Amino acid sequence: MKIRHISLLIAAVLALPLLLLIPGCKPKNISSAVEGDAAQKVYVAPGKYDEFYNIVSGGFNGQVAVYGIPSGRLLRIVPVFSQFPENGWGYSEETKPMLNTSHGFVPWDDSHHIALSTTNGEHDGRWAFVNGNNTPRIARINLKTFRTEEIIEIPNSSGNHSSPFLTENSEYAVAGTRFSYPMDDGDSDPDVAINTYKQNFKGTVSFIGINPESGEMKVSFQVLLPGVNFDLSRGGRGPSRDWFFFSCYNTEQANTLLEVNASQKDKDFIMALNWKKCEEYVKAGKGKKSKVRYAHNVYSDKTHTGTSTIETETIVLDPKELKDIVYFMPCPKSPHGCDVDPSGEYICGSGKLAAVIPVFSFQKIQKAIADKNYEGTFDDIPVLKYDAVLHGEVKKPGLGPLHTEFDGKGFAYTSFFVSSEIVKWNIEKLEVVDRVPTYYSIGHLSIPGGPTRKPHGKYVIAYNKITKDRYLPTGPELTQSAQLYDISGDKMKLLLDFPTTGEPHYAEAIPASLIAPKSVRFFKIEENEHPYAAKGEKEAGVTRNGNQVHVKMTSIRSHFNPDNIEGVKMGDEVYFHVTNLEQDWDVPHGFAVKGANNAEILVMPGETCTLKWVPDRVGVFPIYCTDFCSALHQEMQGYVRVSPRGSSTPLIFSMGNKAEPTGAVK
Ligand code: K7E
Ligand code: CUA
Repeated sequence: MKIRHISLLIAAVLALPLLLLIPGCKPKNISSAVEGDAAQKVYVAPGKYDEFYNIVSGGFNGQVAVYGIPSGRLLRIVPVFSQFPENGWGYSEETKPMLNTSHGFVPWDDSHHIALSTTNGEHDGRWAFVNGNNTPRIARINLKTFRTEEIIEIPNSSGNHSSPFLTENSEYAVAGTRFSYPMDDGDSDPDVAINTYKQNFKGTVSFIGINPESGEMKVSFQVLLPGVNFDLSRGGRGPSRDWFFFSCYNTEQANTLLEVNASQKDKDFIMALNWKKCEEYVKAGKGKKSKVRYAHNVYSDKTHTGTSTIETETIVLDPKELKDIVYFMPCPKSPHGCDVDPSGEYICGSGKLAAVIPVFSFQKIQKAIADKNYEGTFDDIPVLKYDAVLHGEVKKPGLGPLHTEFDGKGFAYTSFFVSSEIVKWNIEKLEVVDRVPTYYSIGHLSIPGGPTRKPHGKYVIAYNKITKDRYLPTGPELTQSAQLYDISGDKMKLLLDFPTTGEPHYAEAIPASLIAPKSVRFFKIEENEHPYAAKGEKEAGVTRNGNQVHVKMTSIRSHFNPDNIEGVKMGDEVYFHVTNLEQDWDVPHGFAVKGANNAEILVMPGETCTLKWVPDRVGVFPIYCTDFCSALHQEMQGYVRVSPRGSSTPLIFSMGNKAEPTGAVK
């Protein structure tokens, strides 16, 4: 693996775009890559807990998955942007609004990056943020419940990739548009020829304010930028905490065949943006109002219901007028990752097509700005001189660098897609000290706490793009794969392969001790403010309102109340509002009805969920619990009778052995 790099590097410079097509070279010593004590290091005995929660983006499944580290055990899939029939997310009436956007209901997205909330740059275990890359959105997951609590759409954006990275105290989640495009807000005409990219296409980055108490988000301001692709970003910390850094590619401003046309220049940019200054300008009224439409969806654990609001305005700052908020730094070549070390002094660019890793110095950036040490401008924005801002370059590190994480001991770990390896290097001295193969073609990598001021270290986890031959074959489609390496010593050691759902991009791991003690076990029934909650069996009932039939139903081991319902007619919409009366941990009840065109609902103790059902035929339909909740789970069932339109069957409901149906007829 070592010698081959040099000749490949030369080839790389000559045939850069093509090179990215080559899947990683396959290391020869696979069988010897795992050492004898690896199994012991990842073995978490039955009944024991993992040391870390690993929160992993799901890529094209649009969700977030939670694994234990070091075992690699899958603990949970948290539905976020995609409907999830397993628990009814996006199917229940309460959660449908969470997937609303200005385009209407969008039940899927592409989630790439996790950001765990920090206080003073350290993990605080409160929230996980994740981006939707397709229809630009950011979601916030509450780590007490592992539920998606909020989704905000990002207006004036098109492909929300460099997102949702956080400022040091989680003041903002930051989102850069991947695709520049002609602005389509109220004052713009987006109907332009695609080949007018250079004149008409724009980029933006958005600062999404986070309420420090509730976590609730709002679009605080946006910055209008030249039309390039914004790829990744990181907030500064410590001395650089007021700044944010974004990698930019396609500074060629190509609109077609980007694999060639956006690989022309030797250097693209990392953009340095002073968000504190932006805040001051916003306060001073220097922003312009932009008329937009974007959805803001919030879920309440009190009403157990999401609400969607369409917002209509943002504030946009223009660096052509506000000269001291944005600077470009040349960065070789088509940078992907843009990562800030724990001290906040060093910013690493990972040029996919570059033969070096450039490391920029925050102090030097500040000096170059103060000295106006520019090599020119790009669309009126100053471009700082490369040599003036460079701390140095890591020479011949590998091929196709993508992302860098840090261990807090002065070392950086960079993933190399093409040469399929993780390379460890010394940040001060810029010397490679170790490299290990990955199987194969690593994308992101993650060290617990790696993007914080105080990394927890111990492991690095590789998220690989190619899995071929690592697991039993399952037809054309293979599982995705992560790999766990021990980084506690000088040399990295492969410990474990574990399969993952979706296609993970970024992930963050956090000590279990920061989350587990706060985990919610059930919802208190007396605090349930759902309008159709039945807080006891006496509150259960059925009412008709026009063609809507509302069933207030309770579930408790092992029956529903009511469990017999008659008087539903063709043309009715039936809403089953199921309240789980249990007040204990780990006793969900499910609810399903034959022929419903949606999914089940899985109702947690103390919660109310609603399944809508529009019967399509006359008959008697079973309803039943889908979660094996007791020895008499199979008995947890009932029937709904559907009569023809206009029939005189009265609306009645009953439960158990009551002789007379009790009921409300309207
Ligand atoms: Cu997969 Cu962060 Cu979208 Cu790199 S990105 S790999
Ligand atoms: Cu309730 Cu099974």
